[in-house]
Amino acid sequence: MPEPILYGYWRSSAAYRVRIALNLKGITATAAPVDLRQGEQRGQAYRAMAPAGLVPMWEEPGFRLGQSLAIIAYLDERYPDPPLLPQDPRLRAACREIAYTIACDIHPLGNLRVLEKLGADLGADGAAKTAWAAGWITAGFDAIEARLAETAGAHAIGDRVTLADICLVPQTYNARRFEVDLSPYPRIVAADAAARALAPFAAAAPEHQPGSG
Ligand SMILES: N[C@@H](CCC(=O)N[C@@H](CS)C(=O)NCC(=O)O)C(=O)O
Repeated sequence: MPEPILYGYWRSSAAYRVRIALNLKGITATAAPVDLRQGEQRGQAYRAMAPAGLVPMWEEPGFRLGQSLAIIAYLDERYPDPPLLPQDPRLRAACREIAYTIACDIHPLGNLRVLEKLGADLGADGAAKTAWAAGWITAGFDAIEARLAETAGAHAIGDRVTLADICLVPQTYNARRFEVDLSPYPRIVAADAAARALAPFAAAAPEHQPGSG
């Protein structure tokens, strides 16, 4: 059986989530870089496989799947050890709340195609785009910081890494890219640092991916 393929991009925070999940579970996949800066995601060849024109995309014999959270949920069901959600139903829900705040409320508004459209349609320059993305990150981080006051231990939810950390680390990476002042978010900063100190997170970091820089 050929190795599965993860189509991604070194700086894609959605692909970064999947890389972390793969590393936590010890699953090996071939990395297939899709150069977002060159618009490869919009080219015919990639769109024939991934009609959404976005990374990440997971491919294994007979099956392709987009959407990072769907890919991670699939991997968690196929390879349940270690589990990526807490056992307790309320903590599971809180974990998903953090993940969805990032994946549904923050990330799409700072995505490349949205920032490009702000420039093309509304004339936004680089500084305006950065301020736009930072504003939405701040709005989401306000909510997550409040949640972490209730749930955080060594990690975002208690003392084990979960889906919340898988989403939080790449989003905090993006927050730094968009020059967000993280001083109002000490719990997010602590959870990010604690997770990044672990080998599965460190190996998934953008700077360690092919084509980075
Ligand atoms: N909700 C999707 C988002 C995927 C997504 O937006 N990926 C970005 C990179 S982080 C992308 O491919 N952007 C290309 C573009 O905007 O043209 C997921 O979680 O997989």
